[in-house]
Amino acid sequence: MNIDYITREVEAEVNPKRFAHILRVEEMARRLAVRWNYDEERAALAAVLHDYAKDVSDEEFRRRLKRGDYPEVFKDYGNEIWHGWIGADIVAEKFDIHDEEILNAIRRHTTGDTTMTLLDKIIFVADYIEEGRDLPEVEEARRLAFVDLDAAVQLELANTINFLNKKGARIFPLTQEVFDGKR
Ligand code: DGI
Ligand code: FE
Ligand code: FE
Repeated sequence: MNIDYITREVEAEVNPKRFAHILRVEEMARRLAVRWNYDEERAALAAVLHDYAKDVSDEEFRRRLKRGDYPEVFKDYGNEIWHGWIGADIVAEKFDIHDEEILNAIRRHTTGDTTMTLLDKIIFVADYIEEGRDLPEVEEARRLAFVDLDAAVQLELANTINFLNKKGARIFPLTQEVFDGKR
């Protein structure tokens, strides 16, 4: 199964705007992989797959939650948390991909995690700084990503928590834990 085939399957699964975002994340993930000496093709694969489950129905996610393979706390959140953590398992089934490094990067791409591999960081940051995101605070993360990748992860976490607080959205416990651990 090659990346071109997978990209076409992703295109068929997500809405056109989402697909355009995914291609921009792929482009950024490739650039970060080159900069930080990670396998460019593996970074591209994880990027192409990271939001595969974004348009999966809440009903389908709830079905999977009911089977009990996930922590109880997942039930209190929605698509924003599910599309990565449960999405990775959907990707595994759909594409028969069982490479945990790729799957973990998908799982962790929204929340981060208390330990993150180089690939996790590349996908986490690429998702945030891809060229289509024009938030003013992204500029600094974009610069940092090529100078100090860990600092870019930290800035992204701080900005995300700030954004969620302003919105009054509940912060996922893991996201808070990751942020507190890195302060
Ligand atoms: O899927 P994307 O839109 O490309 O980006 P993403 O997966 O990084 O984030 C998806 C959404 O999840 C975004 O609107 C912010 C939100 N989010 C991130 N962390 C948390 C969160 N939402 C809640 N409720 N709690 C979190 O901790
Ligand atoms: Fe996402
Ligand atoms: Fe994304």
